[in-house]
Formats: sequence, structure tokens, C-alpha cells
Amino acid sequence: MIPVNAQPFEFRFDPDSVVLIVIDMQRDFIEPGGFGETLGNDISHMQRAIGPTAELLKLFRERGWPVVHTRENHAGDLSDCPPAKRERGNPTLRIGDDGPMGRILIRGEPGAEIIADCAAIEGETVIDKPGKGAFYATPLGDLLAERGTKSLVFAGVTTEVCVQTTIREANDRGFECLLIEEATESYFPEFKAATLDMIRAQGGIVGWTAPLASFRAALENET
Ligand code: C5J
Repeated sequence: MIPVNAQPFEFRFDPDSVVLIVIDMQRDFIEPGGFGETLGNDISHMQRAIGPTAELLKLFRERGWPVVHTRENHAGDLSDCPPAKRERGNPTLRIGDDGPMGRILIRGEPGAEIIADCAAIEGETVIDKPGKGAFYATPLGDLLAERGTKSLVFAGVTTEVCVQTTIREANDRGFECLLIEEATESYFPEFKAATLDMIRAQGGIVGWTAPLASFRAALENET
């Protein structure tokens, strides 16, 4: 078992049953003209998560540990997009509308792709998901069960929406979840801070959080 200095207490994982889940590091959430910006958000906050997420990917890849990427997106005919999701709020462009990176949040469009710095490499799994949680209407649960996965390390955006929803889904399914603090971001810094607090409150009611440096040090101590 590898011990990581985490909150609210040490997170221990078996390297044979750990998976890195990188949530929705897509152009539509991070770059100008995408879904995040059409909703009126300040996308500049997203930049902070890119370097730490890329480093986490490198740490897993160097060890040959599995990586799963997710992408929030919809079919071109919007058959998997509930009208309530499309009609919510007052965006300048809605899901499926034409934007500067193609149709907003539509599978296969440039904006729905993962940013270059965090793109999947050969052998890594990419899960397309129509919801905020990565277990809803996807093969993720079966895939993790087939691999005998016990522990999940999380990165990605946005902290309080798709990252937190997926961690809660994973926790309910019995996985031990560690969120790397610098490798996630929100459009609202106060929501990120609150989410980290919520996850690790009450003795880790949803999971653990740790700085990237603690995770890196834990791996270096093993080698
Ligand atoms: C949002 C996400 N924020 N990936 N999606 O709508 O967090």
C-alpha cells in the first residue's frame, strides 16, 4: 500500500488497483467561445488546473497505471440531452448551437475535445458522458469493476459540478476517492474551496484531498 499525506487523514492505495480519472478537461470548458464561457463564466480560472493535471498524467503514465478521461458531450441530434439541460440559464449559445469551436458540447466537434496538454494517449480510455456524473449512462462502472479497481485519484473540471458529482457517485459505489487539489478548478474559487471542504469533512464522508506535492512525494518514496 502507498500512503499519501492527505486530508482528513492518510490516504492509502494499492498500485495494482488504482485508476486516475481526469474529468472533462475539454476546450468547451477551458477555452474562449466554449460552453463554460457562453454561460457567462470567467474561464481564466481553468488555466491553473492544466499544469498540475498534466503532471499527474505523467506520474501515472511513467508507472503504467491506468488512466480514464471523461468528456461531457451530446449526440448531434441531442437525443441524449434533456431539454431541461439545454434550456437552463441564459447563455449566449446553447448546447448544439454553432460556436467558434463547432457546435457547443457536441460529440466530435473541436470544442468537445480534450485540450492538447491533457489529451489521451494510446491505451487510455475516454468515456463520453451526457451528464455531470461519469457513472450515469456510461460504461465506467463496468470498466472499473472488470479491472478490480478499488481506489480512484481525481483531477479535472469543474470542481463542484462534474468532479464532485462523479466523486459522490464513486463513493456510493464503494471506491476510495482522492482529489488532487491543484489539479481541479472551478469558475468560482469559493466553490472550489467549499467542495474540497465538503469532500473531506466528517472524517472523509465523501473522500480525501491532497496537494499534488504530497502525491508526488508518496510515489517517490516507493521507488
Ligand atoms: C459543467 C463540468 N460545469 N464538466 N460541467 O457544466 O463540470
